Amino acid sequence: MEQRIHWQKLDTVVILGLGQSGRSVVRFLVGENSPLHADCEIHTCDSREQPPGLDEVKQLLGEERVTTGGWQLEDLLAADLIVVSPGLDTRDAKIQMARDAGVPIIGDVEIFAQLNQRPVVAVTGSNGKSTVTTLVEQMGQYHGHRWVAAGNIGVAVLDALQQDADAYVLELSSFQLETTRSLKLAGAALLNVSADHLDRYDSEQAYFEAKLNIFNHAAVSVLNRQDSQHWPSKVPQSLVTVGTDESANGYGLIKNPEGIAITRHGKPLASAHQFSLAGTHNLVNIQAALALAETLGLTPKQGVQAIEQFSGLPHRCQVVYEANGIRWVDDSKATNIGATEAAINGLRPMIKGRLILIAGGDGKGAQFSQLLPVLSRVDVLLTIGRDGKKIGELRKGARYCEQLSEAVRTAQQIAEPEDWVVLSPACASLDQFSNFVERGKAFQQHIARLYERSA
Ligand code: UMA
Ligand code: ADP
Repeated sequence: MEQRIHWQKLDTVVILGLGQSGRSVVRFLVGENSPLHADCEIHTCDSREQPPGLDEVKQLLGEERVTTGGWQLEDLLAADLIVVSPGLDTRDAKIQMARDAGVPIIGDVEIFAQLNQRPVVAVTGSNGKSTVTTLVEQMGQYHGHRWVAAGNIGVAVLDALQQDADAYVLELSSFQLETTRSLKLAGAALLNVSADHLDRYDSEQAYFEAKLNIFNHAAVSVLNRQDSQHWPSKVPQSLVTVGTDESANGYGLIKNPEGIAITRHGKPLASAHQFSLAGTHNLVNIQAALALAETLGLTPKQGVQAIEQFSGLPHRCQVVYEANGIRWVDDSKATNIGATEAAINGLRPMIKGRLILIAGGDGKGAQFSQLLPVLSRVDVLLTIGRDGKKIGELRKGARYCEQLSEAVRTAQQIAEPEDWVVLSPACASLDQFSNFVERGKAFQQHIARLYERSA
């Protein structure tokens, strides 16, 4: 339910979580643009004994305002407002009791929404968010506009709010959208929905419904025709659709003698070969980015001009090594089944030899059987990590390697010219690495070491 916060009337604010978002909220609320009155008390809590930003927050608020190792119900009930970090499960019993007692519970994005005055577009979906967010930001910047990307892409929205910007491009996760109600958007895109984060939601439906909050106040909504089962029940009036099929409306794809082209209102706009982003899924990402940039005033032609310069983000279907006719692809960002499906389907047509897949890690409660159809397009399956054995059970002959280093070594022994080795884990990395970037870098280092040794 939407709640306008009367900032000057708040006497006690509790911030839960001292990660990047929590710390940005503290900085914002004690900073010179704080909407709070000078005597408002700010308390912070984190469930961990040693959260990452402890020292910074103690310095800003004083030791007595910082609680680690959890939180007390009475502190939550005494608050006029609770700001909860996206990584925290709002099903927590004490948070629920505070909510039931009428304490507003919001996230950093909701604070941004209530105080921001500049134009904003936003992207959500299970996969492709960072790619689309970066594409839109780069389109604006290429044409001289200060468009600033923030949100789940790694820049807390309240830090971005303090920067000079002509417009914001927000990547929003379901966790952030769960606690966001009043965000006004020039354009909002839901790219796709596939099962993810089932350790945080009671059902796939609950995960999907959190994402729909993006459309609460969107002037233009961007939706995927191939994912129409995940459209809002009331189809938005100002709708732009994207997809892999031909379409007289919105954006689409056609096959012509020169290859695949992106269309707008049925007319060719750009050829796939103008872009270095590989895979059909990226052509849909480009369409969504063009549609969002249009809502901020950029023409589709201007958008295409900028995307031609974009070579993609690291750890997303990136060819990182080529030796002895074997290609190595780092798709460490594939932290769910949908992303791995897109990687296999997108890369398979380009591979003359065999596709050797390395998958596994922390499955976040996913049903791996959903991987079965796409695994039939894989020639060799090597698995790693906590849930690697479960994935291996789906395919005869799969080898469990436990560690990524061992999987890379095994892949090199098996691989022959024209084969591709693809790390696309369908799992989060947290069982063995601190994040997907570390996992991707480790993959690249293992490959480099192997080839140096055998050179
Ligand atoms: N945590 C605790 N106890 C606490 C608070 C947090 O154990 O009291 C744990 C969480 O369970 C989580 C970790 O600490 O494992 C980080 O949680 P957080 O809410 O403090 O996260 P932030 O550091 O604020 O980072 C968040 C986003 N992370 C999450 O939502 C988990 C970042 O997205 C985002 O860039 C940042 O805010 C700025 O907006 C990262 C992410 O992994 C990329 N997102 C998930 C994803 O993409 O799958 C949703
Ligand atoms: P997100 O920010 O949503 O995690 P990214 O752009 O970082 O999305 O890409 C994450 C993973 O999903 C990568 O493995 C990438 O290859 C894959 N991917 C990118 N776009 C799509 C899409 N439209 N559909 C399915 N998978 C995609």
